Formats: sequence, C-alpha cells, structure tokens
Amino acid sequence: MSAPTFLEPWQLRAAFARSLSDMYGKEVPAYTTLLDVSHEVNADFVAQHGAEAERLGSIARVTAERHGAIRVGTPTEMSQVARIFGAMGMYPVGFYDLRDASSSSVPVISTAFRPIERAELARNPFRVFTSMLVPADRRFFTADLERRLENFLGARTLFGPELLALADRAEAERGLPENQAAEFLRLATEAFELSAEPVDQAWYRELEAVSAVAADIGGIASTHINHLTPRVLDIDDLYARMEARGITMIDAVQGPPRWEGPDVLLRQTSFRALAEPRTFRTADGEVVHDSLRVRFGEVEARGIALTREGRAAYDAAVLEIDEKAAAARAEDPGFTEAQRQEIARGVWQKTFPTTEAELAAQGLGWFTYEVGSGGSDVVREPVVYEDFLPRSAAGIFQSNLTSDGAKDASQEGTDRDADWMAGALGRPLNDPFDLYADQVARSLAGAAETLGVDPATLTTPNRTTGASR
Ligand code: OOG
Ligand code: NI
Repeated sequence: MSAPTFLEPWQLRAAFARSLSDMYGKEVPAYTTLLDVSHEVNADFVAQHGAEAERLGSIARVTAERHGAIRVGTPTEMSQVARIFGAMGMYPVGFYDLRDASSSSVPVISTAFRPIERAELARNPFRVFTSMLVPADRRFFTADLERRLENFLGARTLFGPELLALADRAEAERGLPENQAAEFLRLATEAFELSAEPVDQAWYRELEAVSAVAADIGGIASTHINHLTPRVLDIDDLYARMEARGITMIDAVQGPPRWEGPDVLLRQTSFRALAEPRTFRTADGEVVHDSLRVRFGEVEARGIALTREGRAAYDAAVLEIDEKAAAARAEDPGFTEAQRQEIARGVWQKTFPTTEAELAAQGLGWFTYEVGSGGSDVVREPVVYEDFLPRSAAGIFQSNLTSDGAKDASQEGTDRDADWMAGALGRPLNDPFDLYADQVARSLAGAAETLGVDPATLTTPNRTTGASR
C-alpha cells in the first residue's frame, strides 16, 4: 500500500503515537521490554479467551493503544499543546487536581487530550495526560519562587512557530498533505525528546527541594515525554511476568482490585525507570555529568466506563478500603499488600454486581445498544473507560518521586477548576460523563429508529442478548 498523499487527523494521531513510541524506546530501553511483555500477555490472553478477549476493544486497537504523559508550566504552553493535539483530533477531556489527591508534593492540575468520537477512538485511541504547574499555590511556592519560576517559564519556547503553524493548518484543513505531515510529525516528536542541554544545577535542586515534579517542569528549558503506557488485557499477569524478569514494580496495582466480576475503569501499575544520564551546569559554570530518575514505565488495563452513580459507588468503595486497611495495619504492623487486596475484593463484592447485565440494570456502567444481526434483537456492548483516575495518577506520580518534597498545609491553596483550565486551554473542556452519555444516547436513538420503538424500552435487560454476562 502506498503512503497516503493527505493525512487526516486520525492518521496524524496514529503516526504520532508510533513515532513517539519509537523515540521513547530508544531513550528508555526498559520501555521496549515492557512492550515485549505486554505483547506476550495479550497474545496469551487472546489465545485463552477467544472472541471474549476483544469485548473491550479489538486486539488491533489494544496492541496499538498507548497513553503518554507530559508536563508543562504555563497557560500559554498549555494552549499550544491544545493546538498540537487538536491537529490530531485530540481534545481536552476532564479536570484532575493532583495537588489534593497526593500526600506528597505534586503541584499540578491536569487534563487529558484524546479523541472524543466513538469511531475516532476505534481508529486510534491515543491519549496524553497533560499536567501544568501551579506556581501561584502558596502551599508549594513562596511569592519569590513563584516570580522566578514565572520568569524562567516565560523566557523559554517549548514549541516553535513552525510546529504551531503546521498544527493550526492541520486543524483548520482537517489534515495535512504528506510533506507537511512528515514535517509536523518530526517537529512534534522532537518537541518531546529529552534535551541534552545542561541543566542549571542550583535552580533544579532548589525546585527539587519543593517538588521533584516542579523541578522536572520548571527546572529545565524544554519538555519531554514522561512515560508512554501500553494497554494489557491482564495486568496481574503482566505484573508477575515483569517481576519474574527481575524488574521491580511498585507495590501495588492502582485502582480496582482483581476480582471475578467485570473490570471497570482503570487499573495501572508502574516501575521505576533507571537513572538517566543528564548534564548539569554548576554555579561556577562548570558542566558536570550526573543522572536523574524522573521517567518511568507504566502499564494499564481498561475496563467499563462507570456512570456518575457508578463512579460515586467506586469512590465510596475506595474510601472504605482505605479505612479498613488503615485499621488492619494499626493492629498488625506486618500487614501486607496481599491482605489489602483481600479487603479490597471483599468491599468490591458488596459494591459491584458480578455481571455486565446487572451493571447495566443498576445504572452503574455505560453500555451501547445496537440492533443485532437477527434484525430484531438488541445487542448490549460495554463502553470502554477512556479517561484517567485522579487517585491512580497521584499514586503513579508519588510512587516514582525520589522524595516527598515540601508542602505547607497551613497555607491556602489557589483555586483552580475546570473553568479555569478551559480558559488556559483557550478551548472548551469536555466533561467525560457527558461524552459517555452522548455515545450511549446516540446508540439508543439509532437502534430505536431501526426498530421503530421508544429508545427507553431498549435498556431493559430482558430485551438484550448476552444477559448471562
Ligand atoms: C502523569 C501521571 C498520571 C496516569 O496514567 O494516571 C498518569 C505524570 O507523571 O506526568 O500518567
Ligand atoms: Ni500514565
């Protein structure tokens, strides 16, 4: 097949995900190991489970599926990121405040850029968790440090004018001719490469004392991809295989426990990447070689998207698990992760039903409805969770920090919310629940029209097939 002469946004997105993956594999060899093991896990899972394995996405989608994480410093940089991803059909979804979700010092707020249409997600679901620093937050930064941070950030250029012009053109014209597309992809990939420029040692270390994340964002004049995460169909299997290869994983898989019912939301785990060589410029102008441990490897398994009710049940279950685990730990200092998992499973069993049919009937999960091949039956399909979880994100940030940093809890935090983020982005911020609800409503309207019935009659479980799930 010859290369297309015009690349549409989804083709730019798929090509960018591949190009970043190639670049990151060269920078972080452990990522390549993670990809190999992920492929093994997915191949074995498909061999064991057949068609059922593809219930939450085709194996082609899952194999290519990645999420990246990047971090920027200012609203201007955030709005530029929005233009670059807009060119690839990726739009900001959701607001995450990690300042409160973490006990250690993580002074950022975040959103995720991703495709929002069902067909676009099926073509390539590449998403990028994007965090921005909040220098105005006095719990982390003094007025003096804020001012110096703003000066430093204001003086740097993360994304050049050529890259931004190509991005704007691609968004306006819904794609780019192949030559420009190649240039756009080259410049976009380069913008997220680790820079070899020496880092100002005193400045970096000053910020690092406050927060390793702040130093990674505001201590250097460029940005880089922080991690690139493949998706696996069995994350517990992946975890065991990585440990068997001698790679030390963080203590736990974040998110819902392993259990016998349907997977919901997101389960993630990670490992500490090796220290990477970096050069520093000392106060006397000398360039010295040292290393930084900032980037890591992460992997995830995705489950069914939950409704607002389902999410509230999830949030309550997480709190209950925490309380029970804290009480058990207080009684027994030798309390283990395996025991915590046992508690979590117990809480899950009383919170969530063990079948998709019940998850749908209780209004906890999102499902689409389509007219089946018989022409009169309705087939219910789960909607995959396409977003992130603040708590897991905080857990991932935290478990990979070299130190907790410093946070002055007596200070008042700076208000930041979804509206503020939309202002920084210079474009609307999508609400994830609205996107899922929309997708479901459209599937219902389509099926109802085909059958000539009221959409509301289609969601009753006895009209759907697959009721035994
Ligand atoms: C982002 C951490 C959050 C996830 O998957 O929840 C994240 C970061 O480290 O910049 O990537
Ligand atoms: Ni991540």
